[in-house]
Formats: sequence, C-alpha cells, structure tokens
Amino acid sequence: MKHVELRSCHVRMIGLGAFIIAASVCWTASNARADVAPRPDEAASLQVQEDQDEGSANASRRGNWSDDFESYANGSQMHGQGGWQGWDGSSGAGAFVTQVQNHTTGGLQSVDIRTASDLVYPFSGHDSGVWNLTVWQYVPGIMNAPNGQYFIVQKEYNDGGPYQWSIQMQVENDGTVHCDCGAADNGTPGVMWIADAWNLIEAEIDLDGDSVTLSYNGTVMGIYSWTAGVFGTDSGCPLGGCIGAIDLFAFSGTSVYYDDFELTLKVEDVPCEGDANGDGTVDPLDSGFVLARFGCEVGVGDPDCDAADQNGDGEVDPLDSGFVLARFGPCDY
Ligand SMILES: [Ca+2]
Ligand SMILES: [Ca+2]
Ligand SMILES: [Ca+2]
Repeated sequence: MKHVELRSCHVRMIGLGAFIIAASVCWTASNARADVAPRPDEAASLQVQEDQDEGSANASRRGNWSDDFESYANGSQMHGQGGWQGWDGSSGAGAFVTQVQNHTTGGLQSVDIRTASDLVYPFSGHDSGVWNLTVWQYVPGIMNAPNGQYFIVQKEYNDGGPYQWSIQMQVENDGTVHCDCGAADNGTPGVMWIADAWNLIEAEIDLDGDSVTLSYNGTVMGIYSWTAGVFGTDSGCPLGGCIGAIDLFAFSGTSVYYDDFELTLKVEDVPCEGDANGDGTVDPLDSGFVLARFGCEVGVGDPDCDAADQNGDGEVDPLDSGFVLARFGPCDY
C-alpha cells in the first residue's frame, strides 16, 4: 500500500470555472480516503458503457466509458445529457452538439466548446488500476482564443469544490499546445497543433503507481505524479489517486471541437486468488486466516472478513478453505 504525502504552493493566475482568480494555491496529497459522492448522471446515456463486474470486490475499479456525441439531438445542450454538466452544475457553462465537425466513423456530430463553455463529465469509482484516456480535438485554423482553450482532467471534482487539476493543456492562438505538466507553468515546451484537423490527446493514468503520461499527437508532453497534479485542493483518494472529471473550458475562445472520448481500463490490479492474508503466497497461513473467520459477516466493513470470503459467495465457510487449498503456491504477479 503506497503512502504519498507532499505539499507545495504556487501563486499564479488560474482558470477556475468561468472566471479567473489570482490564487495562492497549496496542495497536500495523501492516500487518505475521500468520500466521493456517486453521481446520479453516470449511466444516463446509451453512450456510457459501464463495464461493472458484479460480485467482485474490484467492481468500482472498472467503469470503461466512451462518448461519440452521436446519440444526442443536433444543436442540443449537453448540460444534463449523457452525464455531462456545466461547471458547478451551471447550465450557462454548458456546450452544444454540432454537426460542423465529426470524427466518428459513420457519424455526424461532436461537441462545440466555445465562449462560455466549461463542460464537465464527472466520474466516480475510478480509484485504482491503469487507465487510458483518449479524445480527438479539432482546432480550426481561425480559432481565436486569446487566453487559450483548455483541456482539463480533474483528479478531484465536486460541484462547489474541492477541486484538483491533474491535467491542464492549453491550445494557444500561436499554434502551440502547452501543458501544466506536474506544476503550473513549468516551462514545458509546447508542441504544434494541426490546424483544421483532428488532434489526438492521450493520457495514461496509473492510479496504482501515481503517475500520468500525457501526449499530444503522439508526442509525450509530460510524465509526472498524478496526485501532485498541477494545482488545487487534494482531499485524497484510495491508493494514491482517482479520476474526478473531464473539463472542457473555452475561456472566451471561439470553437474547438471534441469527439470520440474513451476511458479504458488498461491494467487491473488483479488480486491473487487464495492469498487471503495478502502476503504474496498461498499457503497454510491463508487456510488459517480463513478458518479463523468462519461465520463472520461479509460486506459490513471488516476487510479481513471480506478477504476471507475467497470464493465471493458472501459466506466464510469450508468452501473458502477448499478454494485456498486448491491454490497453494506462489502468486503469479
Ligand atoms: Ca462523433
Ligand atoms: Ca498468503
Ligand atoms: Ca465464501
């Protein structure tokens, strides 16, 4: 179990929802558990492909998601659709479905991020594993965004806060994309965006190893700590990190389009079957661990009892002893 505890402060101008503040920003990262409220809109669209593994202790680690904007009415407001919302729940910070651009094979639509847009997709339950996030971003050559257009992933997002930014990329009028990779304005050289074309943003987010690798059109722009992130308030997540929300922030710029979001679990932290005590080997100690917990109540907050239910049937009994016995040997991690 990893423990991370860091603290740092920055003073800078930051985009915060639909306005700018000069802020002295301090953050503390730790592996203290946060109570991240489930968000009722997560399964609201057919485009949301939840891949829950029912009955598994790892169910919350799953939650693959994609959105190609094809299931919404052309011209409709994304606030309140498909799990999307304006920043802090404000409909005024929403964005509209458009057929001006599309990336989806056989599709017609994307989302138009412009002027007041500050469109958020909150997640929940992404608290471990390695995740790939990809999205295509169309930048018109005539884009005019004097303060940049922002692609953001929040490690923490809650309406009204607290928030924490772990990815922030700025598309600039001068033809470059910059990132706050690991720190605000850390001087990372920008890469060129391709005008009047779809540009690929990729992030590999390793919640177990606490790192993120951020790329633009295949060029790695930064590899840095996910929990240290960029700036904001960290109220903690299990196992060193979580994925809070995507945020598409126009900052008063003209249109930039996004399409074909995909968030996919790449590596799951698969537990070793039979290793009830978690020491990396399945042996008589595990048999004893299970035996000592025969009859305990599973699923009420006792992690040792839950671990003793090795076959996942909700009881700790001789079937679990047999399950362990059949797997004696080293774990094959
Ligand atoms: Ca599309
Ligand atoms: Ca063991
Ligand atoms: Ca059992």
